[in-house]
Amino acid sequence: MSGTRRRFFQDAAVLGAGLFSWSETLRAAGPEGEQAKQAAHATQAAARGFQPMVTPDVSDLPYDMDGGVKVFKLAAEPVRKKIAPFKTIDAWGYNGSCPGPTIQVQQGERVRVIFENHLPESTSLHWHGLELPIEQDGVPYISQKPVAPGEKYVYEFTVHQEGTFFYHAHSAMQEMMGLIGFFVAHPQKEYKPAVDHDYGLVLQEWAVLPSNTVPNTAAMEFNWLTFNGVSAPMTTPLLARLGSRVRLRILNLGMDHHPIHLHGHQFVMTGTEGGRAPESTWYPMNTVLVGVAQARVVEFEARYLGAWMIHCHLPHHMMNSMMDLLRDRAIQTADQTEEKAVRQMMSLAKSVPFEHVHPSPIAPNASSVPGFPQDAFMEMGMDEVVEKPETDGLPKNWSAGMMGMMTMVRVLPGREYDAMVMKKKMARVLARDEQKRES
Ligand SMILES: [Cu+2]
Repeated sequence: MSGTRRRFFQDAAVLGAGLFSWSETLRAAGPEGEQAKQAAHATQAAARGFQPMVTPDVSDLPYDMDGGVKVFKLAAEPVRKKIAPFKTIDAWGYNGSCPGPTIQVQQGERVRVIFENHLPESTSLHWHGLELPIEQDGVPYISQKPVAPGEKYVYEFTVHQEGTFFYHAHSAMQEMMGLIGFFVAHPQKEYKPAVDHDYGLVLQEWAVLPSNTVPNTAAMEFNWLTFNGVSAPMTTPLLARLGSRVRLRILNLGMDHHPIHLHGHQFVMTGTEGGRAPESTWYPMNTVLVGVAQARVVEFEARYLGAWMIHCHLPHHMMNSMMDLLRDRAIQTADQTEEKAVRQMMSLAKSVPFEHVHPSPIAPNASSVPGFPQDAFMEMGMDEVVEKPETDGLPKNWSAGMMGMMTMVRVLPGREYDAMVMKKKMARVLARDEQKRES
């Protein structure tokens, strides 16, 4: 851990000890720009009677009011994105974010989106699942002229539905470059039963060839799988208070359908990309198949303490590809017992550019066993590299068990939950302070 990061966490610990009030620290730091808008957004949302969804690792799109119209600004642009501690790709997204920032509105609201195209080619914005006038549908040549590079286009419509929708470019390759984001329409009357936590996950997949940073959008096989733009263990754990009700909204815009599985709890599917489902259709399950272009909304009671995994259960989506780190040393054989292949896999693990550990033991005769290695060199502990307030207190080497399309819900006793939420807020303030000092 770098000195700065270590100091950061020490500071957080000191603050956590209650030497002075964090709310004072928050006030002293003063909300600014985007953050101020987001804070205002949350306050306005609360005043209007809906609890905003939280998209871990992705921020909300701030807005201004013009009379009764909620005005958002969205720009499609290239986004350099760190999707794992050892992998950065050149994706496309919106407002510097991939997936794009989350838009949250309430059923009945009038919405204006001032859209700018900063891409080197034409694009448009499609509002997936929304019932709106044809000229707002965002399909190039059919409902509008494509938005040329450098051009603006203004979308405006009234949202009469409730549910989990999304926006995306209506161009296949652009979708696979990452041009997608949440559009959540909260109901006018809160869903029953009400939830205490509302979380959103965007599922994406990427084919990044060795020595490359640009996703191969024509590929049919994918080696990088992300939740909200990051692969585990970089995904930020979801926090839930013991006994609370949790809503999880999952949306998929890739080439595969993902069976998303929750450990230790049963959930019910309470909605789809078409809105809320009647309670008579709910039945217990713990794996929900989220098909391409679908959204699935599930809810569960966080009944059991622990760090419970949420992950795609396709085996190849439960890992990160490190093959691109091999460069010209790529393994040439399917025989994993071949001495050269084993050596390459070991050197591959060593080539990861930060300190990590392979915590699980290997038998002395491992190399003589057909099939070895399978997961032996893939389980890399890198706890400190991905440390954040939400990972505090996880067992040593927890990160070695987290790869690909994985995150976790940490069900915590009330007091621990409150302490962690406080620590998160302080970490944000300290990070902002540090940024200010450095700039
Ligand atoms: Cu999957």
